[in-house]
Amino acid sequence: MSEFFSSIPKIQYEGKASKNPLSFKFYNADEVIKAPYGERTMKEHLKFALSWWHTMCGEGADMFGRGTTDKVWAAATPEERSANKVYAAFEIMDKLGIDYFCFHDRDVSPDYATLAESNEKLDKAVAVIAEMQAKTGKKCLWGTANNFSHPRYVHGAGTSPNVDVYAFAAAQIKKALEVTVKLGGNGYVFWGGREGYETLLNTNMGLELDNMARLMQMAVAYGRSIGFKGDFYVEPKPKEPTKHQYDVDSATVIGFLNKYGLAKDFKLNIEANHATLAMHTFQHELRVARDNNMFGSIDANQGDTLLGWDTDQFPTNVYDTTLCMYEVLKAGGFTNGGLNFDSKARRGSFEPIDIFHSYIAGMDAMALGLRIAAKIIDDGRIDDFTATRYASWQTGIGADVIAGKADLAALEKYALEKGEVFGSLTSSRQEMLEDILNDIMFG
Ligand code: XLS
Ligand code: NI
Ligand code: NI
Repeated sequence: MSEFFSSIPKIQYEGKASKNPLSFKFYNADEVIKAPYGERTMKEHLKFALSWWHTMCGEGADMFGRGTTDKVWAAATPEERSANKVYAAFEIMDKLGIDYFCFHDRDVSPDYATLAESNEKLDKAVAVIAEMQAKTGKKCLWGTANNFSHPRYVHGAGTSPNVDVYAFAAAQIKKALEVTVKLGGNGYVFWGGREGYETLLNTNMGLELDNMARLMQMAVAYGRSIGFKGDFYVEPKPKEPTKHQYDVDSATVIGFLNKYGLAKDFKLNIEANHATLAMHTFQHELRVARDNNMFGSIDANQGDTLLGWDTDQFPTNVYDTTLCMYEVLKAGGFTNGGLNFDSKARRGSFEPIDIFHSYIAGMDAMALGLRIAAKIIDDGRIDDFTATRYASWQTGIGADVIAGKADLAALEKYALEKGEVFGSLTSSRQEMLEDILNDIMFG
């Protein structure tokens, strides 16, 4: 098999003094970083993954123009293209030192005339991946089914008004689960691409949500029956492609999972750009997941505050990557999950070398975020401030509320005796804390 990127060397850590754009300035795979849960190398903390759809398939098309980058991988037939994607993906992972990958069924092998033929061709492509995994030790972070691109899913898949479409989606999920297990995947994702609605005038929302839950319950039952031991994830997103997607944000999804008895098998896969589309910060979505013991995995990317859609840019905003990694460290780090770059180079960045520049930028920004997050925790000023802010809950009436020993009458008695309390409150010191953060980052 020939090399696809012969001019690209293995990317090395050269440190922040280096001016070589094809080197890591901050990501030093084997360097040990201390976290609240112990020491791990940067590679173990970050668990980077390549996204098959953006990197191996995405050609840079947008609403107004076709692709700008060649992702044919020098193939003459669709089958050859699927195989060449595997070789190219493993070359990229090897050169960047990335250990994991994520895929949709149709990224690995496209739709053919029938489901049976699609399955058969998918098996062939998966065999090539398995062979390359055996040679290299690269791992599958998670798999999923593309239940949104084909026209049959125009009205949804698991939430389709039509049971024939639902059955088709179920069949794809069954196969995608088998393939994920075959590749040793530690996760299986449900991202609700078209699971939502355009207008309630034609929508039975209650039935759609019940049916979606039924499909997830079937997926859990089948997955466990074929030996899938990893986590199922829901990836929240409020809109795009549908106007209203059911999996709006972390809090909404957690409510859904609890309602339908799915919480013990599912965690969340949080994507930065989806958080901002939901009018939350990335950190907020991670915090909600962590506080509910639902933190699972991350789709690392970033949006553009001036644009209202999922731009899926490689993450380079270090404030965001820092606060993201702070949440990851506080959540106890990744178990089955990792950092999947659900990110693509801009349409104008169409040369093959841009794949490497964009991954390097994303990996360095996440690595810098990890380094600073560990420093924030070590420094302690921010955590101590927050702990002190809540000190009144540790003794007296505060401790009684937490222990469930206080009722409204007891609180009323306390308030009557206490008199006006505003005078005893202290400032929230936001600006001081923001300055401390800058001091930790740049001081
Ligand atoms: C799209 C989603 C998608 C999922 C996987 O916005 O991010 O790429 O991650 O289906
Ligand atoms: Ni995603
Ligand atoms: Ni997305």
